Amino acid sequence: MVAGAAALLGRQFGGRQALDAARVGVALPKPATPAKPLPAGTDLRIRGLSPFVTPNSDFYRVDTALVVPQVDPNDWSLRIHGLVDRPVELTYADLLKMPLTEADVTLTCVSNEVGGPYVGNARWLGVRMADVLRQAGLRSDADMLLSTSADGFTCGTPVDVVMDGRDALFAVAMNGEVLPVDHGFPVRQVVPGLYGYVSATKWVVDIKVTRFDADEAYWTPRGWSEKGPIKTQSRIDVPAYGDSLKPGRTTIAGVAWAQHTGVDAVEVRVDRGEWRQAKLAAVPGPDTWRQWSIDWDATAGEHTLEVRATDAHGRTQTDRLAPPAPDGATGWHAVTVRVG
Ligand SMILES: Nc1nc2c(c(=O)[nH]1)N[C@H]1C(S)=C(S)[C@@H](COP(=O)(O)O)O[C@H]1N2
Ligand SMILES: [Mo]
Repeated sequence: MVAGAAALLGRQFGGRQALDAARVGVALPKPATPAKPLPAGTDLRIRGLSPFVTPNSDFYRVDTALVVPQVDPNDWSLRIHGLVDRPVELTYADLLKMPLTEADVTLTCVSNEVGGPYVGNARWLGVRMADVLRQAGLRSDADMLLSTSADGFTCGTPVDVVMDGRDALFAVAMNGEVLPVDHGFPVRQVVPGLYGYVSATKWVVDIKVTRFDADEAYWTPRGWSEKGPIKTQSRIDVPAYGDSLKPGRTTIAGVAWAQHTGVDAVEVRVDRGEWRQAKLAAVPGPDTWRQWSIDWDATAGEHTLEVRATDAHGRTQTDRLAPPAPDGATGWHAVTVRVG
């Protein structure tokens, strides 16, 4: 870790101010494929409910490095090599000249506990990873993209997922802003449907096209599964655990996610009673979380509220509580409140 930090300081260029200036100087091109405007009603605008779009300043962060790498976009390049016909190296200017796609994608961390905060939704702008990989020409025996960050973090992403047509991006912007330094400036990966540790490399500089039976990424020997499809989850945002409420009509609301599959139903029950269907907010597609809400006539006493979601394949979240390791937490989110 000490050696790593020293190496990292060695690559800091001109300090944070120079970096901020370089970031501000970036002119973002218009997307060739803009996101459709959000449908009406994606945001139920309920107090205490996570907004549909997570502001960059509130977006969760997960970093293995103690120091955020400061990467000069003018020095940055992305090398793609390994099981390819033509290794390629792209500069930041090269990347910005390629057609850009805009996509609304919810990012989730595998280490999120049921009900936890490590999930956020943003509008990303970037180059389709598939476009870049096709330039390099993937060999048919390749099944893993081993990406490396400027800070040494590595990540192994299934090739078939990145190439199947979903909005897997080398992202350069987040919510209309040049990618924030903390979220991977100048370039990070975003892959709908996969947990961050197997897909979302920040400050990405190198991709070795390889095989799962030949290479291993950072988290795999640390007890996390090799491939990380996201498990369907739902969360109660309001009321919060331990809240005191007045008796009478109140709103229970939260978010649910099943990226790249979509959320078809959310149900809520009180004190292990009947499950009731929550009202679902609109979504632009299957790659984002979905807000939900339901009314409740709260009676005096202590109550337990539980939520579960069903994905677009008809699979309902299991009640089996499992911790995040090795492949993501499962279970219904429960919140206890006092009324009276
Ligand atoms: N370079 C680098 N990229 C990384 C990580 C990291 O520690 N270092 N963490 C990963 C994990 S575990 C997650 S969940 C996401 C989090 O992205 P965020 O910090 O922008 O929310 O980034 C991924 N990319
Ligand atoms: Mo993560």
